[in-house]
Amino acid sequence: MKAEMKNILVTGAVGQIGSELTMALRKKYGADNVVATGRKTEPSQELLDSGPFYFIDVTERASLDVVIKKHNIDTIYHMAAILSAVGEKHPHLCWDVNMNGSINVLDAAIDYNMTRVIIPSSIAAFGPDTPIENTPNDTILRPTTMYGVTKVCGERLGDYFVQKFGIDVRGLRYPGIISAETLPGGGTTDYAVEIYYKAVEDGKYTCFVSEDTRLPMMYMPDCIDATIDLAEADFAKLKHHCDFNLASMSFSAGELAASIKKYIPDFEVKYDPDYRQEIADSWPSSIDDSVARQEWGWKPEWNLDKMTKDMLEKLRKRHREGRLYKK
Ligand code: AKB
Repeated sequence: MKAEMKNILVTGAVGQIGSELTMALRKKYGADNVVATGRKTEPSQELLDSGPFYFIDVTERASLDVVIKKHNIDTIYHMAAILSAVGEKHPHLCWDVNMNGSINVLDAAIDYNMTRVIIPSSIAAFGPDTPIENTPNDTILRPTTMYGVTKVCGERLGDYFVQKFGIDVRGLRYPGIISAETLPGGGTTDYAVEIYYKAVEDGKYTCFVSEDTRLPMMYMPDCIDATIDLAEADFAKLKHHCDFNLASMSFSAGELAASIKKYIPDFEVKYDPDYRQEIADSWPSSIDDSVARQEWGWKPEWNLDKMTKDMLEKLRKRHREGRLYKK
């Protein structure tokens, strides 16, 4: 196993987390050393102009291999995934992309003697039988969504590759991620991003979960820091590998709306729960991330009001410039 991360591949680089992660990695490791890949969605001009980009399909091993060989890849951040809401509409697609994509990446890590693989998990790995408050790291994993099933399998698969083949695989359970840059797609926590855009655009929003739905959330700068910090942590200090709880803040949809109202007093919110309510209800309200804090020094920086201020500043500026929704 090599020790250095020199040539990095990001799958799902056009997605919500992947797009900002790619830019952060390019800043840190050099633009040409971070190869961005996506499946179908057109990448932003920023992503295209700042370094290499390829369209690949992670479910087809050959398309992955072309880019790995060409750029002598030694590290993969495997961000490509079908999220919870789309996963419930298309469970076979969710299984195919999330599981076959992950095993292709892990097999490639063996074949090309890679340094490291990062495969994120999610709070979706938990289910209704899991303790709902301050959910421990090592607890009951019985998800009721296909996305959650693939996330538990992904965690176990990653740990299996660590134990069986000595591959360095790491992963963390993301809460809902909020950012002002790339919109999320197909998740249950997407309301926590949409609400900011609609507050700025229309001054009103109809939320697809109930007012008292409380979920763990995180602002993107913390998410990027956590992902890179875990990737750079000393392997010898890790007792866990692919299943780190990660927390920053937890709030209900009503508390989120109240935070926005501090800046937009006449903001109106209605609640009209749809099929995503059941998914949200199966997930924890808050997370105990003490294992991540102990094993690799995780410490979040952002809270709800600080995030709201930053989100609204960014989105209002873009709205004034006529480009609230980035291309
Ligand atoms: C989703 O809502 O599906 C994701 C997640 C919590 O993993 N944002």
